[in-house]
Amino acid sequence: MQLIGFLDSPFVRRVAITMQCLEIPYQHRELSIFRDFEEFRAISPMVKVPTLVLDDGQALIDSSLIIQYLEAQHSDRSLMPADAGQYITATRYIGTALIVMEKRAQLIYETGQRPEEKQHAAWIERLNKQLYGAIELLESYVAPLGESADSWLFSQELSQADISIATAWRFIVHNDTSDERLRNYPALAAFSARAESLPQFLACPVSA
Ligand SMILES: N[C@@H](CCC(=O)N[C@@H](CS)C(=O)NCC(=O)O)C(=O)O
Repeated sequence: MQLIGFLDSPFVRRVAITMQCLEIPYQHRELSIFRDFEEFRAISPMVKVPTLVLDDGQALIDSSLIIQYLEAQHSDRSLMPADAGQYITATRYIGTALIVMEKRAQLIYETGQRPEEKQHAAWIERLNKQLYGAIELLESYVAPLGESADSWLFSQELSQADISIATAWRFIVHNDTSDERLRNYPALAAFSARAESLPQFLACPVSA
């Protein structure tokens, strides 16, 4: 299997880290959605990352669907909690992490792809409100862990919620290095530092 996309995409990275955690072998192919657009189009006309190309050539998209496929077909375990209540909580946490990724990516497109004179200030403001609303929620999810160095959100084992929150936060920090607002989230910073020191995260470094 070939996982396409740079690890600076949090969507790609959450899939890669999941594959590391589940010990599923894969080949990683760094194709850019912008610079390699035409080469990418030959593989999948949708040009979305992550794309997972199966050994028979079929291409899957969407990080959550890819993770669902991997757990169902390539692993005997899931990174979702077994307990029904915890499963719902994890789903809620992952949804919030995905919004953080999505809103930050939309801001990158709005300010990086669109010429300045065509940027829409009200839209940018809306995206920022949604982004920081979701970040506040992530902070509240991980804050109860405190300085605990031996537990993740649901157990001693890393869950998909842990992976998704940590990759979302790393994406924010990577793109907003000098943003003072990020100082307001100490629990996320501590949580991220712990996650990023794990071998599965170290094996998936964010591209420069
Ligand atoms: N819901 C998708 C979102 C993936 C996504 O938006 N990836 C971005 C890169 S971070 C992308 O492919 N952008 C190109 C485009 O939307 O045309 C997922 O979870 O995989």
